[in-house]
Amino acid sequence: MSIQPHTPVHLDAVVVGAGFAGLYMLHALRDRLGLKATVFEAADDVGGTWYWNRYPGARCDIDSYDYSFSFSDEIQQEWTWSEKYAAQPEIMKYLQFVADKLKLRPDINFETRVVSSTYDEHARRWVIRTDRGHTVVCKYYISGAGTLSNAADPAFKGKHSFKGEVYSTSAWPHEPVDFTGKTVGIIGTGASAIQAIPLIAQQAKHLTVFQRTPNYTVPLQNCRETEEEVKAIKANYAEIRKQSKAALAGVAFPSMRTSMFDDTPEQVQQHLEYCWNAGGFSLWLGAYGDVLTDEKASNIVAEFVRSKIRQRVTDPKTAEKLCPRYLYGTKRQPCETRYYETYNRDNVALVDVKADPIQQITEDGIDLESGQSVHFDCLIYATGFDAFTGPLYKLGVKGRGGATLQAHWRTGVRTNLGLMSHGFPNFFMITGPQSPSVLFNMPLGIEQHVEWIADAIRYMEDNGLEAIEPALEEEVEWDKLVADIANATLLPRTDTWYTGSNIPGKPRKFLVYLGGGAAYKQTCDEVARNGYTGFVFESDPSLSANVA
Ligand code: N01
Repeated sequence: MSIQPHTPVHLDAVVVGAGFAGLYMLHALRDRLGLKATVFEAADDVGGTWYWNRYPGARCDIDSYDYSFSFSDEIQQEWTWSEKYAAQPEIMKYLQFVADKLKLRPDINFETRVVSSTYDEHARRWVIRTDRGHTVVCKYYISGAGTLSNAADPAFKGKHSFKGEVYSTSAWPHEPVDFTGKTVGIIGTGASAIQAIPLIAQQAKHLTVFQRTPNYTVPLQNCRETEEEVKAIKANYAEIRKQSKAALAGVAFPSMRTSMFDDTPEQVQQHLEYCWNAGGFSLWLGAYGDVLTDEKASNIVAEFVRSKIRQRVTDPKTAEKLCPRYLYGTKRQPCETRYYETYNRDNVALVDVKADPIQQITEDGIDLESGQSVHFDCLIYATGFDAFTGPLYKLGVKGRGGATLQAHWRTGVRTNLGLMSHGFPNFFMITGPQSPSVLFNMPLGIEQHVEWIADAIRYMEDNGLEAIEPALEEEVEWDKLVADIANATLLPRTDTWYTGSNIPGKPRKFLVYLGGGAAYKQTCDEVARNGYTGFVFESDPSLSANVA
Protein backbone atom coordinates (compact mmCIF):
# COMPACT_ATOMS: atom_id res chain seq x y z
CA MET A 1 0.00 0.00 0.00
CA SER A 2 1.02 3.59 -0.51
CA ILE A 3 1.51 5.09 2.91
CA GLN A 4 1.42 8.51 4.50
CA PRO A 5 4.49 10.07 6.08
CA HIS A 6 4.73 11.07 9.76
CA THR A 7 2.38 8.36 11.07
CA PRO A 8 4.06 5.03 11.93
CA VAL A 9 2.49 2.19 9.97
CA HIS A 10 2.62 -1.54 10.70
CA LEU A 11 2.93 -3.80 7.67
CA ASP A 12 4.03 -7.32 6.89
CA ALA A 13 6.76 -6.34 4.47
CA VAL A 14 8.76 -3.49 3.01
CA VAL A 15 10.50 -3.80 -0.35
CA VAL A 16 13.16 -1.41 -1.61
CA GLY A 17 13.19 -0.55 -5.31
CA ALA A 18 10.72 -0.78 -8.19
CA GLY A 19 12.92 -2.36 -10.83
CA PHE A 20 12.56 -5.95 -12.02
CA ALA A 21 13.22 -7.21 -8.46
CA GLY A 22 10.92 -4.93 -6.48
CA LEU A 23 8.02 -5.27 -8.92
CA TYR A 24 7.97 -9.04 -8.86
CA MET A 25 8.57 -9.17 -5.09
CA LEU A 26 5.60 -6.89 -4.47
CA HIS A 27 3.44 -9.03 -6.72
CA ALA A 28 4.51 -12.21 -4.90
CA LEU A 29 3.97 -10.78 -1.41
CA ARG A 30 0.69 -9.05 -2.10
CA ASP A 31 -1.01 -11.19 -4.72
CA ARG A 32 0.30 -14.66 -3.91
CA LEU A 33 0.81 -14.51 -0.14
CA GLY A 34 -1.90 -11.96 0.65
CA LEU A 35 0.47 -9.88 2.79
CA LYS A 36 0.40 -6.14 3.39
CA ALA A 37 3.46 -4.78 1.67
CA THR A 38 4.78 -1.48 0.38
CA VAL A 39 7.64 -0.45 -1.90
CA PHE A 40 9.91 2.55 -1.49
CA GLU A 41 11.45 3.81 -4.72
CA ALA A 42 13.74 6.84 -5.08
CA ALA A 43 12.72 7.53 -8.69
CA ASP A 44 9.39 8.95 -9.83
CA ASP A 45 8.60 5.85 -11.86
CA VAL A 46 9.28 2.13 -12.01
CA GLY A 47 12.31 0.83 -13.93
CA GLY A 48 15.21 0.59 -11.48
CA THR A 49 18.49 0.51 -13.38
CA TRP A 50 16.57 1.19 -16.61
CA TYR A 51 15.08 4.34 -15.13
CA TRP A 52 18.45 5.86 -14.29
CA ASN A 53 20.78 4.58 -17.01
CA ARG A 54 19.08 6.30 -19.95
CA TYR A 55 22.24 7.51 -21.70
CA PRO A 56 22.37 7.34 -25.52
CA GLY A 57 22.81 3.75 -26.68
CA ALA A 58 21.72 2.07 -23.44
CA ARG A 59 20.25 -1.33 -24.26
CA CYS A 60 20.33 -4.87 -22.94
CA ASP A 61 22.87 -7.33 -24.28
CA ILE A 62 20.96 -10.53 -23.63
CA ASP A 63 18.17 -11.22 -26.17
CA SER A 64 15.10 -9.18 -25.23
CA TYR A 65 12.95 -12.29 -25.14
CA ASP A 66 15.28 -13.78 -22.58
CA TYR A 67 15.77 -10.52 -20.70
CA SER A 68 12.21 -10.38 -19.40
CA PHE A 69 9.93 -11.99 -16.85
CA SER A 70 9.02 -15.63 -17.36
CA PHE A 71 6.64 -16.00 -14.40
CA SER A 72 3.52 -15.01 -16.33
CA ASP A 73 2.80 -16.56 -19.69
CA GLU A 74 0.14 -13.93 -20.19
CA ILE A 75 2.74 -11.17 -19.88
CA GLN A 76 5.26 -12.86 -22.13
CA GLN A 77 2.62 -13.55 -24.78
CA GLU A 78 1.14 -10.06 -24.63
CA TRP A 79 4.41 -8.17 -24.81
CA THR A 80 6.25 -7.93 -28.15
CA TRP A 81 9.86 -6.78 -28.35
CA SER A 82 10.81 -4.83 -31.46
CA GLU A 83 14.56 -5.50 -31.43
CA LYS A 84 16.78 -8.45 -30.67
CA TYR A 85 18.42 -6.34 -27.93
CA ALA A 86 15.90 -3.83 -26.61
CA ALA A 87 16.92 -0.24 -26.02
CA GLN A 88 16.39 1.46 -22.66
CA PRO A 89 13.12 3.25 -23.60
CA GLU A 90 11.54 -0.04 -24.64
CA ILE A 91 12.64 -1.82 -21.46
CA MET A 92 11.19 1.08 -19.44
CA LYS A 93 7.89 0.72 -21.34
CA TYR A 94 7.93 -3.01 -20.64
CA LEU A 95 8.38 -2.49 -16.88
CA GLN A 96 5.65 0.17 -16.91
CA PHE A 97 3.41 -2.31 -18.73
CA VAL A 98 4.12 -5.00 -16.10
CA ALA A 99 3.49 -2.55 -13.23
CA ASP A 100 0.19 -1.45 -14.76
CA LYS A 101 -0.96 -4.93 -15.71
CA LEU A 102 -0.38 -6.21 -12.17
CA LYS A 103 -1.76 -2.98 -10.66
CA LEU A 104 1.41 -2.49 -8.65
CA ARG A 105 1.66 1.31 -8.66
CA PRO A 106 -0.77 1.97 -5.79
CA ASP A 107 1.59 0.06 -3.48
CA ILE A 108 4.73 1.92 -4.54
CA ASN A 109 5.88 5.11 -2.82
CA PHE A 110 7.80 7.00 -5.51
CA GLU A 111 10.40 9.71 -4.93
CA THR A 112 11.04 8.20 -1.53
CA ARG A 113 14.41 6.92 -0.37
CA VAL A 114 14.98 4.63 2.60
CA VAL A 115 17.48 6.28 4.93
CA SER A 116 17.57 3.89 7.86
CA SER A 117 16.54 0.30 8.56
CA THR A 118 16.89 -0.93 12.11
CA TYR A 119 16.06 -4.34 13.51
CA ASP A 120 14.23 -4.24 16.82
CA GLU A 121 15.42 -7.48 18.41
CA HIS A 122 12.87 -7.50 21.18
CA ALA A 123 9.89 -7.05 18.86
CA ARG A 124 11.50 -8.95 15.98
CA ARG A 125 10.47 -6.23 13.63
CA TRP A 126 12.30 -3.93 11.21
CA VAL A 127 11.78 -0.20 11.57
CA ILE A 128 12.21 1.48 8.20
CA ARG A 129 12.48 5.26 7.85
CA THR A 130 12.50 7.34 4.68
CA ASP A 131 13.69 10.77 3.62
CA ARG A 132 10.04 11.87 3.43
CA GLY A 133 9.27 11.06 7.02
CA HIS A 134 7.73 7.61 6.70
CA THR A 135 8.17 5.11 9.50
CA VAL A 136 7.13 1.55 8.77
CA VAL A 137 7.37 -1.31 11.23
CA CYS A 138 7.45 -4.61 9.38
CA LYS A 139 8.32 -8.24 9.82
CA TYR A 140 10.04 -8.82 6.47
CA TYR A 141 12.47 -6.42 4.83
CA ILE A 142 13.55 -7.11 1.28
CA SER A 143 16.11 -5.26 -0.77
CA GLY A 144 15.51 -5.01 -4.48
CA ALA A 145 17.92 -2.10 -4.56
CA GLY A 146 20.04 -3.77 -7.23
CA THR A 147 23.73 -4.44 -7.61
CA LEU A 148 24.67 -1.55 -9.88
CA SER A 149 22.61 1.33 -8.54
CA ASN A 150 25.18 3.24 -6.55
CA ALA A 151 27.54 5.21 -8.79
CA ALA A 152 31.23 5.20 -7.97
CA ASP A 153 32.47 8.67 -7.28
CA PRO A 154 36.16 8.87 -8.22
CA ALA A 155 37.92 11.61 -6.28
CA PHE A 156 39.33 13.74 -9.09
CA LYS A 157 41.16 16.83 -7.95
CA GLY A 158 39.22 19.94 -8.95
CA LYS A 159 36.11 17.90 -9.73
CA HIS A 160 33.70 20.68 -8.80
CA SER A 161 35.51 23.43 -10.64
CA PHE A 162 34.28 22.39 -14.09
CA LYS A 163 31.93 25.12 -15.33
CA GLY A 164 30.42 23.34 -18.35
CA GLU A 165 27.65 20.76 -18.48
CA VAL A 166 28.28 17.63 -16.38
CA TYR A 167 26.57 14.29 -17.00
CA SER A 168 26.78 10.82 -15.55
CA THR A 169 25.73 7.76 -17.57
CA SER A 170 24.15 6.32 -14.42
CA ALA A 171 21.86 9.32 -13.84
CA TRP A 172 21.21 10.64 -17.32
CA PRO A 173 18.67 13.49 -17.74
CA HIS A 174 15.15 12.67 -18.85
CA GLU A 175 15.18 15.34 -21.54
CA PRO A 176 17.32 14.41 -24.56
CA VAL A 177 20.78 15.95 -24.35
CA ASP A 178 21.86 17.63 -27.58
CA PHE A 179 25.63 17.70 -28.09
CA THR A 180 25.38 19.26 -31.55
CA GLY A 181 28.12 21.84 -32.01
CA LYS A 182 29.61 21.04 -28.60
CA THR A 183 32.92 19.58 -27.53
CA VAL A 184 32.65 16.68 -25.10
CA GLY A 185 34.96 14.72 -22.80
CA ILE A 186 34.02 11.30 -21.43
CA ILE A 187 35.88 9.47 -18.67
CA GLY A 188 35.65 5.67 -18.72
CA THR A 189 35.47 2.92 -21.30
CA GLY A 190 33.31 0.29 -19.60
CA ALA A 191 30.04 -1.13 -20.97
CA SER A 192 28.13 2.15 -20.50
CA ALA A 193 30.68 4.34 -22.28
CA ILE A 194 31.10 1.78 -25.05
CA GLN A 195 27.37 1.98 -25.80
CA ALA A 196 27.28 5.79 -25.57
CA ILE A 197 30.51 6.83 -27.34
CA PRO A 198 29.54 5.97 -30.97
CA LEU A 199 26.27 7.92 -30.70
CA ILE A 200 27.75 10.94 -28.93
CA ALA A 201 30.57 11.04 -31.50
CA GLN A 202 28.01 11.24 -34.31
CA GLN A 203 26.43 14.31 -32.74
CA ALA A 204 29.18 16.24 -31.00
CA LYS A 205 31.56 18.67 -32.66
CA HIS A 206 34.41 16.81 -30.97
CA LEU A 207 34.67 13.97 -28.46
CA THR A 208 37.69 13.12 -26.30
CA VAL A 209 37.63 9.70 -24.66
CA PHE A 210 39.71 9.32 -21.50
CA GLN A 211 40.52 5.62 -21.31
CA ARG A 212 42.35 3.95 -18.42
CA THR A 213 41.79 0.32 -19.37
CA PRO A 214 40.62 -0.81 -22.81
CA ASN A 215 38.05 -3.59 -22.92
CA TYR A 216 37.57 -6.66 -25.11
CA THR A 217 34.42 -5.52 -26.85
CA VAL A 218 32.44 -7.64 -29.24
CA PRO A 219 29.75 -6.64 -31.79
CA LEU A 220 26.25 -6.82 -30.37
CA GLN A 221 24.75 -7.55 -33.82
CA ASN A 222 21.43 -5.99 -32.92
CA CYS A 223 18.58 -6.18 -35.45
CA ARG A 224 14.80 -5.81 -35.68
CA GLU A 225 12.76 -8.84 -34.73
CA THR A 226 10.72 -10.09 -37.68
CA GLU A 227 7.11 -11.15 -37.28
CA GLU A 228 8.07 -14.76 -37.98
CA GLU A 229 10.79 -14.70 -35.31
CA VAL A 230 8.40 -13.26 -32.75
CA LYS A 231 5.79 -15.88 -33.57
CA ALA A 232 8.34 -18.69 -33.32
CA ILE A 233 9.67 -17.43 -29.96
CA LYS A 234 6.22 -17.03 -28.46
CA ALA A 235 5.19 -20.48 -29.66
CA ASN A 236 8.31 -21.98 -28.14
CA TYR A 237 8.65 -19.84 -25.02
CA ALA A 238 8.36 -22.66 -22.48
CA GLU A 239 11.28 -24.54 -24.03
CA ILE A 240 13.37 -21.35 -24.44
CA ARG A 241 12.93 -20.54 -20.75
CA LYS A 242 13.76 -24.09 -19.72
CA GLN A 243 17.02 -23.98 -21.65
CA SER A 244 17.96 -20.53 -20.36
CA LYS A 245 17.37 -21.49 -16.75
CA ALA A 246 19.53 -24.60 -17.17
CA ALA A 247 22.40 -22.68 -18.81
CA LEU A 248 25.42 -21.53 -16.79
CA ALA A 249 24.69 -17.81 -17.12
CA GLY A 250 20.95 -17.99 -17.77
CA VAL A 251 21.29 -17.76 -21.54
CA ALA A 252 21.53 -20.84 -23.73
CA PHE A 253 24.35 -20.83 -26.28
CA PRO A 254 24.05 -23.74 -28.71
CA SER A 255 27.53 -22.74 -29.97
CA MET A 256 29.18 -23.78 -26.66
CA ARG A 257 31.93 -26.41 -26.99
CA THR A 258 33.62 -28.04 -24.02
CA SER A 259 37.30 -27.39 -24.59
CA MET A 260 39.22 -25.29 -27.06
CA PHE A 261 41.89 -27.98 -27.08
CA ASP A 262 39.54 -30.57 -28.60
CA ASP A 263 39.62 -28.51 -31.82
CA THR A 264 42.50 -27.87 -34.24
CA PRO A 265 43.84 -24.28 -34.29
CA GLU A 266 42.02 -23.72 -37.61
CA GLN A 267 38.75 -25.02 -36.15
CA VAL A 268 39.25 -22.76 -33.13
CA GLN A 269 39.64 -19.67 -35.32
CA GLN A 270 36.58 -20.66 -37.34
CA HIS A 271 34.53 -21.18 -34.22
CA LEU A 272 35.66 -17.90 -32.66
CA GLU A 273 34.75 -16.17 -35.92
CA TYR A 274 31.33 -17.80 -35.79
CA CYS A 275 30.77 -16.62 -32.20
CA TRP A 276 32.06 -13.13 -32.99
CA ASN A 277 29.50 -12.89 -35.81
CA ALA A 278 26.75 -14.38 -33.64
CA GLY A 279 27.26 -11.34 -31.40
CA GLY A 280 26.34 -10.46 -27.83
CA PHE A 281 27.88 -12.77 -25.24
CA SER A 282 28.46 -15.64 -27.70
CA LEU A 283 32.22 -15.22 -27.70
CA TRP A 284 32.48 -14.69 -23.94
CA LEU A 285 30.03 -17.25 -22.60
CA GLY A 286 29.16 -19.37 -25.61
CA ALA A 287 32.38 -20.35 -27.39
CA TYR A 288 34.39 -22.79 -25.27
CA GLY A 289 33.88 -24.00 -21.71
CA ASP A 290 37.52 -23.41 -20.78
CA VAL A 291 37.88 -19.76 -21.84
CA LEU A 292 37.19 -18.62 -18.27
CA THR A 293 39.32 -21.30 -16.61
CA ASP A 294 42.36 -21.87 -18.81
CA GLU A 295 44.85 -19.07 -19.31
CA LYS A 296 45.98 -20.43 -22.65
CA ALA A 297 42.40 -20.55 -23.97
CA SER A 298 41.75 -17.05 -22.64
CA ASN A 299 44.91 -15.77 -24.39
CA ILE A 300 43.83 -17.26 -27.71
CA VAL A 301 40.51 -15.40 -27.57
CA ALA A 302 42.32 -12.25 -26.42
CA GLU A 303 44.58 -12.34 -29.48
CA PHE A 304 41.58 -13.04 -31.71
CA VAL A 305 39.82 -9.89 -30.42
CA ARG A 306 42.99 -7.80 -30.68
CA SER A 307 43.34 -8.85 -34.33
CA LYS A 308 39.76 -7.65 -34.93
CA ILE A 309 40.55 -4.29 -33.30
CA ARG A 310 43.62 -3.86 -35.52
CA GLN A 311 41.50 -4.61 -38.60
CA ARG A 312 38.85 -2.08 -37.67
CA VAL A 313 40.90 0.87 -36.40
CA THR A 314 42.86 2.55 -39.18
CA ASP A 315 45.53 4.34 -37.11
CA PRO A 316 47.85 1.62 -35.75
CA LYS A 317 48.80 3.67 -32.66
CA THR A 318 45.15 4.20 -31.71
CA ALA A 319 44.47 0.52 -32.39
CA GLU A 320 47.25 -0.50 -29.98
CA LYS A 321 45.86 1.82 -27.29
CA LEU A 322 42.49 0.08 -27.72
CA CYS A 323 43.98 -3.41 -27.40
CA PRO A 324 43.36 -4.83 -23.92
CA ARG A 325 46.05 -6.83 -22.13
CA TYR A 326 44.21 -8.29 -19.15
CA LEU A 327 43.03 -11.92 -19.21
CA TYR A 328 40.17 -12.19 -21.69
CA GLY A 329 36.85 -12.93 -20.03
CA THR A 330 37.78 -11.82 -16.54
CA LYS A 331 35.93 -8.51 -16.88
CA ARG A 332 32.33 -8.24 -17.92
CA GLN A 333 32.49 -8.21 -21.71
CA PRO A 334 30.83 -5.09 -23.12
CA CYS A 335 29.04 -5.33 -26.46
CA GLU A 336 29.39 -2.67 -29.12
CA THR A 337 27.90 -1.25 -32.28
CA ARG A 338 30.53 0.48 -34.45
CA TYR A 339 32.58 1.32 -31.35
CA TYR A 340 35.98 0.74 -32.92
CA GLU A 341 35.09 2.57 -36.16
CA THR A 342 34.28 5.61 -34.00
CA TYR A 343 38.02 6.06 -33.46
CA ASN A 344 38.47 6.46 -37.26
CA ARG A 345 36.45 9.69 -37.14
CA ASP A 346 38.23 13.04 -37.37
CA ASN A 347 36.22 14.43 -34.46
CA VAL A 348 37.24 11.72 -31.94
CA ALA A 349 40.43 11.57 -29.88
CA LEU A 350 41.53 8.83 -27.49
CA VAL A 351 43.63 9.73 -24.45
CA ASP A 352 45.35 6.93 -22.55
CA VAL A 353 45.09 8.06 -18.94
CA LYS A 354 47.04 5.08 -17.66
CA ALA A 355 50.10 6.37 -19.57
CA ASP A 356 49.27 10.01 -18.84
CA PRO A 357 46.98 10.16 -15.79
CA ILE A 358 44.37 12.79 -15.12
CA GLN A 359 46.00 15.38 -12.89
CA GLN A 360 42.95 17.50 -12.29
CA ILE A 361 39.65 18.66 -13.62
CA THR A 362 39.70 22.34 -14.45
CA GLU A 363 36.96 24.84 -15.15
CA ASP A 364 36.98 24.02 -18.85
CA GLY A 365 38.47 20.54 -19.16
CA ILE A 366 41.10 18.14 -17.89
CA ASP A 367 44.79 18.61 -17.17
CA LEU A 368 46.98 15.55 -17.66
CA GLU A 369 50.13 14.82 -15.72
CA SER A 370 52.25 15.40 -18.85
CA GLY A 371 51.14 19.05 -18.75
CA GLN A 372 48.71 18.67 -21.65
CA SER A 373 45.31 20.34 -21.17
CA VAL A 374 42.18 19.14 -22.95
CA HIS A 375 39.27 21.59 -23.20
CA PHE A 376 35.61 20.80 -23.75
CA ASP A 377 32.08 22.12 -23.11
CA CYS A 378 30.56 18.97 -21.58
CA LEU A 379 32.02 16.34 -19.26
CA ILE A 380 30.53 12.84 -18.95
CA TYR A 381 31.37 10.45 -16.13
CA ALA A 382 31.03 6.80 -17.16
CA THR A 383 33.12 5.69 -14.21
CA GLY A 384 31.11 2.73 -12.94
CA PHE A 385 29.53 1.66 -9.68
CA ASP A 386 30.20 0.72 -6.09
CA ALA A 387 28.62 -2.63 -6.93
CA PHE A 388 26.78 -5.09 -4.64
CA THR A 389 27.46 -3.49 -1.26
CA GLY A 390 27.05 0.20 -2.21
CA PRO A 391 23.25 0.03 -2.68
CA LEU A 392 22.82 -2.04 0.52
CA TYR A 393 24.97 0.23 2.68
CA LYS A 394 22.90 3.22 1.54
CA LEU A 395 19.87 1.67 3.24
CA GLY A 396 21.49 2.21 6.64
CA VAL A 397 20.86 -1.38 7.69
CA LYS A 398 21.38 -2.19 11.38
CA GLY A 399 20.76 -5.73 12.57
CA ARG A 400 21.13 -7.47 15.91
CA GLY A 401 22.80 -5.36 18.58
CA GLY A 402 22.67 -2.33 16.27
CA ALA A 403 25.49 -3.78 14.15
CA THR A 404 25.69 -2.35 10.65
CA LEU A 405 26.14 -4.40 7.51
CA GLN A 406 29.36 -2.43 6.99
CA ALA A 407 30.66 -3.69 10.34
CA HIS A 408 29.60 -7.28 9.69
CA TRP A 409 31.30 -7.17 6.28
CA ARG A 410 34.30 -5.10 7.38
CA THR A 411 36.77 -7.71 6.19
CA GLY A 412 34.62 -8.78 3.24
CA VAL A 413 31.05 -9.72 2.41
CA ARG A 414 29.76 -12.96 3.91
CA THR A 415 26.26 -14.32 3.25
CA ASN A 416 24.37 -17.55 3.07
CA LEU A 417 23.33 -18.25 -0.54
CA GLY A 418 23.75 -14.54 -1.27
CA LEU A 419 20.24 -14.17 0.11
CA MET A 420 20.69 -13.36 3.80
CA SER A 421 23.43 -12.51 6.26
CA HIS A 422 23.95 -13.61 9.86
CA GLY A 423 22.83 -10.99 12.37
CA PHE A 424 20.17 -9.54 10.05
CA PRO A 425 17.03 -11.64 10.62
CA ASN A 426 14.24 -11.44 8.04
CA PHE A 427 16.37 -9.20 5.81
CA PHE A 428 16.54 -10.63 2.29
CA MET A 429 18.71 -9.44 -0.58
CA ILE A 430 17.44 -10.07 -4.11
CA THR A 431 20.51 -10.80 -6.31
CA GLY A 432 22.67 -10.18 -3.27
CA PRO A 433 26.46 -10.55 -3.22
CA GLN A 434 27.64 -14.19 -3.42
CA SER A 435 24.63 -15.24 -5.51
CA PRO A 436 24.87 -15.70 -9.32
CA SER A 437 23.43 -12.15 -9.70
CA VAL A 438 25.28 -10.20 -12.40
CA LEU A 439 26.74 -13.33 -14.01
CA PHE A 440 23.30 -14.74 -14.63
CA ASN A 441 20.41 -13.48 -16.75
CA MET A 442 19.17 -10.81 -14.30
CA PRO A 443 15.38 -11.08 -14.74
CA LEU A 444 15.52 -14.87 -14.42
CA GLY A 445 17.89 -14.71 -11.44
CA ILE A 446 15.59 -12.18 -9.81
CA GLU A 447 12.61 -14.48 -10.32
CA GLN A 448 14.41 -17.37 -8.67
CA HIS A 449 15.30 -15.22 -5.65
CA VAL A 450 11.83 -13.70 -5.33
CA GLU A 451 10.23 -17.13 -5.44
CA TRP A 452 12.65 -18.56 -2.86
CA ILE A 453 12.05 -15.60 -0.54
CA ALA A 454 8.27 -15.82 -1.00
CA ASP A 455 8.37 -19.55 -0.24
CA ALA A 456 10.45 -18.94 2.90
CA ILE A 457 7.97 -16.31 4.06
CA ARG A 458 5.03 -18.60 3.35
CA TYR A 459 6.76 -21.34 5.36
CA MET A 460 7.23 -18.95 8.28
CA GLU A 461 3.65 -17.72 8.18
CA ASP A 462 2.33 -21.28 7.97
CA ASN A 463 4.45 -22.39 10.91
CA GLY A 464 4.05 -19.39 13.20
CA LEU A 465 7.71 -18.42 12.90
CA GLU A 466 8.90 -14.96 13.75
CA ALA A 467 12.43 -14.78 12.41
CA ILE A 468 14.78 -16.51 10.01
CA GLU A 469 18.52 -15.98 9.92
CA PRO A 470 21.49 -17.88 8.51
CA ALA A 471 23.59 -19.79 11.02
CA LEU A 472 27.08 -18.32 11.23
CA GLU A 473 28.77 -21.64 10.36
CA GLU A 474 26.64 -21.93 7.22
CA GLU A 475 27.65 -18.44 6.17
CA VAL A 476 31.31 -19.37 6.60
CA GLU A 477 30.75 -22.51 4.50
CA TRP A 478 29.01 -20.59 1.71
CA ASP A 479 31.73 -17.98 1.73
CA LYS A 480 34.34 -20.71 1.24
CA LEU A 481 32.35 -22.40 -1.52
CA VAL A 482 31.93 -19.13 -3.44
CA ALA A 483 35.67 -18.44 -3.13
CA ASP A 484 36.67 -22.00 -4.08
CA ILE A 485 34.53 -21.94 -7.23
CA ALA A 486 35.75 -18.47 -8.19
CA ASN A 487 39.37 -19.46 -7.61
CA ALA A 488 38.97 -22.37 -9.99
CA THR A 489 38.39 -19.75 -12.71
CA LEU A 490 40.52 -16.87 -13.98
CA LEU A 491 38.04 -14.19 -12.92
CA PRO A 492 39.43 -13.24 -9.50
CA ARG A 493 42.85 -12.63 -11.05
CA THR A 494 41.81 -9.30 -12.56
CA ASP A 495 40.86 -6.17 -10.63
CA THR A 496 37.22 -5.50 -11.51
CA TRP A 497 34.01 -4.36 -9.90
CA TYR A 498 33.31 -8.09 -9.36
CA THR A 499 36.10 -8.01 -6.78
CA GLY A 500 35.29 -4.53 -5.46
CA SER A 501 38.74 -3.31 -6.46
CA ASN A 502 37.36 -0.32 -8.38
CA ILE A 503 36.44 1.26 -5.04
CA PRO A 504 39.33 2.50 -2.87
CA GLY A 505 39.38 0.77 0.53
CA LYS A 506 36.81 -1.89 -0.34
CA PRO A 507 37.98 -5.36 0.76
CA ARG A 508 39.03 -7.30 -2.32
CA LYS A 509 36.81 -10.33 -2.68
CA PHE A 510 35.11 -12.00 -5.62
CA LEU A 511 31.41 -11.32 -5.04
CA VAL A 512 29.61 -13.60 -7.49
CA TYR A 513 28.71 -17.29 -7.18
CA LEU A 514 30.12 -18.86 -10.34
CA GLY A 515 28.75 -22.38 -10.01
CA GLY A 516 25.99 -21.66 -12.54
CA GLY A 517 22.33 -20.85 -12.10
CA ALA A 518 21.05 -24.42 -12.30
CA ALA A 519 23.39 -25.71 -9.58
CA TYR A 520 22.61 -22.67 -7.48
CA LYS A 521 18.86 -23.13 -7.80
CA GLN A 522 19.20 -26.79 -6.94
CA THR A 523 21.08 -25.87 -3.74
CA CYS A 524 18.51 -23.23 -2.79
CA ASP A 525 15.63 -25.64 -3.48
CA GLU A 526 17.25 -28.40 -1.43
CA VAL A 527 17.74 -26.04 1.50
CA ALA A 528 14.04 -25.13 1.37
CA ARG A 529 12.84 -28.70 0.85
CA ASN A 530 14.79 -29.86 3.89
CA GLY A 531 13.20 -27.27 6.15
CA TYR A 532 15.70 -24.45 5.48
CA THR A 533 18.85 -26.20 6.55
CA GLY A 534 21.55 -23.76 7.59
CA PHE A 535 18.95 -21.22 8.69
CA VAL A 536 17.80 -20.70 12.25
CA PHE A 537 14.21 -19.81 13.07
CA GLU A 538 12.73 -18.10 16.09
CA SER A 539 9.13 -18.55 17.06
CA ASP A 540 7.38 -16.50 19.66
CA PRO A 541 4.14 -15.13 18.31
CA SER A 542 3.38 -13.33 21.56
CA LEU A 543 6.09 -10.83 20.71
CA SER A 544 4.61 -9.97 17.33
CA ALA A 545 2.11 -7.40 18.55
CA ASN A 546 2.33 -3.93 20.07
CA VAL A 547 5.54 -2.74 18.58
CA ALA A 548 6.32 0.83 19.49
O1 N01 B 1 31.20 0.83 -15.47
P1 N01 B 1 32.61 0.08 -15.50
P2 N01 B 1 30.04 0.82 -16.55
N1 N01 B 1 40.13 7.52 -13.84
O2 N01 B 1 33.02 -0.08 -14.08
C1 N01 B 1 36.89 4.03 -15.64
C2 N01 B 1 26.49 -3.09 -16.49
N2 N01 B 1 26.03 -2.48 -17.72
O3 N01 B 1 28.96 1.72 -16.09
O4 N01 B 1 38.72 -0.14 -16.03
C3 N01 B 1 39.95 7.06 -15.08
O5 N01 B 1 32.58 -1.11 -16.33
C4 N01 B 1 37.22 2.56 -15.56
O6 N01 B 1 38.58 2.34 -15.83
P3 N01 B 1 39.31 0.99 -15.24
C5 N01 B 1 27.52 -4.14 -16.84
O7 N01 B 1 27.41 -5.23 -15.99
C6 N01 B 1 25.20 -3.22 -18.49
O8 N01 B 1 30.55 1.04 -17.89
O9 N01 B 1 38.92 0.92 -13.79
N3 N01 B 1 39.04 6.14 -15.42
C7 N01 B 1 36.26 2.01 -16.63
O10 N01 B 1 36.76 2.20 -17.91
C8 N01 B 1 28.80 -3.37 -16.65
O11 N01 B 1 29.94 -4.16 -16.46
C9 N01 B 1 24.79 -2.74 -19.69
O12 N01 B 1 40.73 1.23 -15.45
C10 N01 B 1 38.27 5.66 -14.44
C11 N01 B 1 35.03 2.91 -16.43
O13 N01 B 1 35.48 4.10 -15.78
C12 N01 B 1 28.44 -2.54 -15.44
O14 N01 B 1 27.11 -2.13 -15.68
C13 N01 B 1 25.23 -1.51 -20.13
C14 N01 B 1 38.39 6.10 -13.11
C15 N01 B 1 33.99 2.26 -15.57
O15 N01 B 1 33.54 1.12 -16.23
C16 N01 B 1 29.30 -1.32 -15.24
O16 N01 B 1 29.51 -0.66 -16.49
C17 N01 B 1 26.06 -0.77 -19.33
C18 N01 B 1 39.36 7.07 -12.82
N4 N01 B 1 39.56 7.53 -11.58
C19 N01 B 1 26.46 -1.27 -18.12
N5 N01 B 1 37.48 5.45 -12.36
C20 N01 B 1 23.91 -3.59 -20.53
O17 N01 B 1 24.09 -3.70 -21.70
C21 N01 B 1 36.82 4.62 -13.20
N6 N01 B 1 37.30 4.75 -14.45
C22 N01 B 1 22.83 -4.36 -19.90
